Amino acid sequence: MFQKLLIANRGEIAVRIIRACREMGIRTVAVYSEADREALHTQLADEAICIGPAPAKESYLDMERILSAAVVSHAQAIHPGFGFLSENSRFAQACESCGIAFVGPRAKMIQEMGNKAQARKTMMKAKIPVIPGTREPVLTVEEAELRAKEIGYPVMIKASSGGGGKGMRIAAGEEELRDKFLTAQMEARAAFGDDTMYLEKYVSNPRHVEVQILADQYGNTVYLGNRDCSVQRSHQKVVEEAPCTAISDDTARRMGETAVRAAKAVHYVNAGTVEFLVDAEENYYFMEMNTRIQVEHPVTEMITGLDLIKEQIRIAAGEPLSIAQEDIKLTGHAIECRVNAEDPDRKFLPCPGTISYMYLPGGCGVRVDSAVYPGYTIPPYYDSMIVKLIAWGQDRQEALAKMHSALGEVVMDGIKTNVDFLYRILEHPVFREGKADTNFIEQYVQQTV
Ligand code: MV4
Repeated sequence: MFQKLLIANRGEIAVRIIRACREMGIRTVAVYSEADREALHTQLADEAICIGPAPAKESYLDMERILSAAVVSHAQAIHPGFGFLSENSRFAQACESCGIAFVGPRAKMIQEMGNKAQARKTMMKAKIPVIPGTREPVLTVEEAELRAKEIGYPVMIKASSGGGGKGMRIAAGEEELRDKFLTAQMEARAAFGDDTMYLEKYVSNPRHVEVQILADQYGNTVYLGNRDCSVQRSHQKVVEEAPCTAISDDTARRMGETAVRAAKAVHYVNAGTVEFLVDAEENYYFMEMNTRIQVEHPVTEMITGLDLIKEQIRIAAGEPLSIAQEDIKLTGHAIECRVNAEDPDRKFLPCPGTISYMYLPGGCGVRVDSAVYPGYTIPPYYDSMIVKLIAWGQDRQEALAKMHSALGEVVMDGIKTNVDFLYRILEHPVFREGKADTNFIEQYVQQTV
């Protein structure tokens, strides 16, 4: 096992990784920017190295500075967390070249799954169900028109290098295709420097259900149930839960087995997430594979009793999985709410500032993953998520009750947060009945300012 690990991240996930390492007896090295001198991860790690100015490009995204920090501190492994360099194949490759273990899959895997059109083609070859659409990339508007006619309208136009909804458009009919295709393609070129597109049949009011998998270097692959992440706004997840209660046990089992088949088809190693789009008839289709640990991993930890960060580190150190599929028992229900420093009344604009006073909930079945404390100043340079509240109950109703109670205890003075917005989601009858799909927030909760 590693003696020392560097965390190439900040915020609550950096703290989460430091805690897992401490329990495993692994010494930790934090890296921090000039804006993060007072950050919790900087203070909690065994060592901390300043890697540059506040802008992420000059610190948390600077591969050379991070690798230098790993070399001078003799770290044997780097955990990238999520965001930043976590899905950068060049960074994973650079770690491999320096003889430092990257806690994640191989660089080639990150690259393959990062290209959505290629991932789709790979999964089609492996007979994984994908959304009906093109097999080959679409490069011109003429070709798009031809393919869209074959697929049948409405169609979804997507960018190969996309994700998070960028370079994505719906074309309701033939008359819209040209404009939508060209603007989506332009957006993709500007955002990713890659304007390769693909088309899919549009699935209306789907759910976003994802399957957590773990795979070791010896071909053992398991799935850890699923998460329903349908409650999103502007392609940002807001509330996540495990398991999805809108699908039957049979569908959940088949989806889990499909995810394992998908991971095995590409010889996937480490923790990963297979994202599915699920329609009203419980048909599920492969959408993307995420090659990182995800923000919402705690809900899976709550229903499985496993520590996903520890599993990731063990896998990266070459250890076999500690569990087989038959050992995995899903118990109860978990919900996560993302508390952001933002103003829901001003289009959810980030609201950094100083927390003059704060109180966070606790109690039976309530977990808080955060990196903030009273007197802490949230810097304006990074993501606005400051706290993750996670509640576990014997069933969904109990988890909901615990989350509702926990939200009521939150005090966050000095800054604006989305806590009241989270309340509105939790109290909405459509959400309470478990009927929220990906259009839920826009349709029922979002304020129009
Ligand atoms: C879709 C879709 C409907 N039909 N594809 C959004 C982000 C990207 N990962 C894929 N997305 C979607 N792809 C087809 N063929 C609807 C969405 C979508 C969505 C998906 C998951 C969660 C929230 C969403 C919100 C809007 C649209």
